[in-house]
Amino acid sequence: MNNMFRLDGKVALVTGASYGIGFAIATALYKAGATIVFNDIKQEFVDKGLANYKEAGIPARGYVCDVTDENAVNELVATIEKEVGVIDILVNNAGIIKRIPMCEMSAAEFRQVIDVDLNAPFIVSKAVIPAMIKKGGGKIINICSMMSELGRETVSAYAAAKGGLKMLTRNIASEYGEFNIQCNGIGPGYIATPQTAPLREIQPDGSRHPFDQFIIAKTPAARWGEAEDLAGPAVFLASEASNFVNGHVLYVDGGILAYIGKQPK
Ligand code: NAP
Ligand code: GCO
Repeated sequence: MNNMFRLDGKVALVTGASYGIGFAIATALYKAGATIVFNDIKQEFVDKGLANYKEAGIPARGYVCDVTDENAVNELVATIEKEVGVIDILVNNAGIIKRIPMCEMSAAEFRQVIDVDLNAPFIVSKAVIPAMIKKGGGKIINICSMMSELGRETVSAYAAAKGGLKMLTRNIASEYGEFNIQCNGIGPGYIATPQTAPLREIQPDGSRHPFDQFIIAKTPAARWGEAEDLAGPAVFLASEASNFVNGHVLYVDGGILAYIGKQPK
């Protein structure tokens, strides 16, 4: 049973994984036996990521690549295949958010979020699938969101992207399942990373941010998630233990989607 969760001999590319959720997922995949490759936009961020991996005792390889740039992504994948090996596991993790009321958001800002959070997973998946088919199969894990299912004020672009990413996940599963490629999503709840730091800032009066208090009331687990909470789900979806799971989004949210929320006192 334990062996079905092992990833020995597998090459895993985790995009945008210098820190945050991507770093935690890459760490988990490494501990399960995978060889880790990651990218970031600038060399300085790749270097910071390499330092983080070195401190964790993980011999990861890092490359500079903007995942929205199709030519750069194709070069990245070709370089990885040459220097490391065919990519067996792809985690489309890189992402951004812009919290702007929709009617105040420019079309350019909307497009930028769609470009990173939806177009890029398409571009990177398209780049790795041919070699996966030749090798006899592979795993693609798209990092979705609560906003793949729910909306809220100020995150229209992000919700549209993450909703689309859920359907891209299902479509890749549908189109390439016959080649033994499983494409699934992980839908994290509210996780304590740099991306959500503004939502957890302590207020001038020393109180917790109103949104912080809101999420605690909306989460049965009554806490924010930690990036490490995603480790087990990621290893499961990257391993042969999930070979008949395809097109599924696994929500790792402490129960938010199941819960109406705690009654205010
Ligand atoms: P984060 O702390 O902001 O990290 C995002 C990572 O993506 C950074 O390393 C960033 O690199 C990289 N990135 C952004 N744009 C890129 C591009 N064009 N090319 C390459 N790399 C790029 O975010 P996080 O909280 O770890 O989130 C990671 C993923 O989980 C995202 O897809 C996010 O939408 C999703 N998610 C997060 C939460 C949460 O509560 N935190 C919940 C659900 C889903 P730089 O450092 O260079 O900017
Ligand atoms: C927000 C948050 C969320 C989380 C995550 C929830 O502003 O609502 O950033 O979008 O990042 O996506 O699953």
